[in-house]
Amino acid sequence: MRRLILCAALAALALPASAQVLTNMSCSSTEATAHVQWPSADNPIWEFDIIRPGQTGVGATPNGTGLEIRNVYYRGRKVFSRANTPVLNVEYDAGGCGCYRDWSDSQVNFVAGNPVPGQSCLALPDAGTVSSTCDTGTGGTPGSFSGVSFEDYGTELVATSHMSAGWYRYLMKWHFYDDGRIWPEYSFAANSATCTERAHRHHVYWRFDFDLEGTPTNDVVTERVGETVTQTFTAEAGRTWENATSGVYWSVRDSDANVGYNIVPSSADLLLPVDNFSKVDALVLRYRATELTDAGGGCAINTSQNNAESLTDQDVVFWYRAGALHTGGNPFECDIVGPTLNPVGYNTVQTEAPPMAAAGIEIASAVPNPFTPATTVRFRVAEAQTVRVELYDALGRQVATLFDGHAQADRYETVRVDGTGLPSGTYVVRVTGERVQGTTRITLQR
Ligand SMILES: [Cu+2]
Repeated sequence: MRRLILCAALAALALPASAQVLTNMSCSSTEATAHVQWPSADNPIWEFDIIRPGQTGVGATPNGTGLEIRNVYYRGRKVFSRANTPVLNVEYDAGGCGCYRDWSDSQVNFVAGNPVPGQSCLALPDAGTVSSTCDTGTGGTPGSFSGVSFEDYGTELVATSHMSAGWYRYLMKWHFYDDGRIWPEYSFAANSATCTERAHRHHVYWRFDFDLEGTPTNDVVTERVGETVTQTFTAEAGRTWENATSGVYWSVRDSDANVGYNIVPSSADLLLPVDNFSKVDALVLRYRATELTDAGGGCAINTSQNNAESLTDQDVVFWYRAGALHTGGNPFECDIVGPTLNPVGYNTVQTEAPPMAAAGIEIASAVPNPFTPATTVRFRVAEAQTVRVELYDALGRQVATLFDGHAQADRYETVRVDGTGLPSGTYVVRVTGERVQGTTRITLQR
């Protein structure tokens, strides 16, 4: 009942109507659930096919590949032929519940209004109204929609799906920004069970099959720190970001057109270093049509496809891992992970990441805002430093500490604001670093 009241309140905000265009819709096709053009069909900034999780557990990918996108174009220029999450697993502490290879083709309900008539797996809810297990913070599975929802924030299109595998609840989103950035977001949650109340680690592995510009065999992958190329991959390799302050990221570029993407870990991705189970943070592989997922055979990712094949004049595939530690104390904790993919060389709005303000800090507006009951604030600092993020009410009283730790240079930090138990009203999120500070306002609306 409470959930229904919240939805009604949000609907009353009269957010702008969704502008994205869906065609070729089919809730049974394994090739495309819909063709998406955003914000319009006339001059789309983003254009792609999307496949709902429930249709991805076929053929070479029997465990499914989550919310999959194919034939992705940014302003008419190809980025991916396919991007998805073929490997998903969980490992418990010794004496716990062992390990599991999870599946990614079992959709579970979430809250998303405005279903597309005649297409029960597609919805176009108002921006900010989607809600899932991750927003309840108490386990349970709210809502009655299952499939793919699209929220149009004006400068950002967000595609969302929610999945289950046994006790686990997995929230998967693709954020497409009008400046060419992509944020593949993933969250790990659960329902209550004996095992999930024991310490465990979740891992998701994205497979980015880049297909930049006209010739797919021109893609070059490099490892970088700042502006310095520290390695150019001429053969297949497994890599890690080394340590939380290393500054390592990767870049995939077309050598002729010199366009591409930097794949930059978020700070949340850096919290759980690689171990014997998770194996790699990144894998650079030669494209092979028979390798749409890993070699399988156990809970852990099987990296045997990394056998040092030459990448020279080959189509390359970039795998990226993010993980989260769940402690027994909070099995419902919904960590938000995922790298930022920054466009390079497209000469439209930007070349690298968006320009940093002279103050040395960028605080993105909260999404959603106003919010009920939770929202997300992202920030980025120009220089690495210790940062605290605190929440203040309208009277200037500190309500919560949202973040206290090391912020890396030029990497987005994701801070979740949970308004559960707080009164409606305006709050201030204050970011205070050793050398920078800034604020943003958010409004909790019940
Ligand atoms: Cu968990």
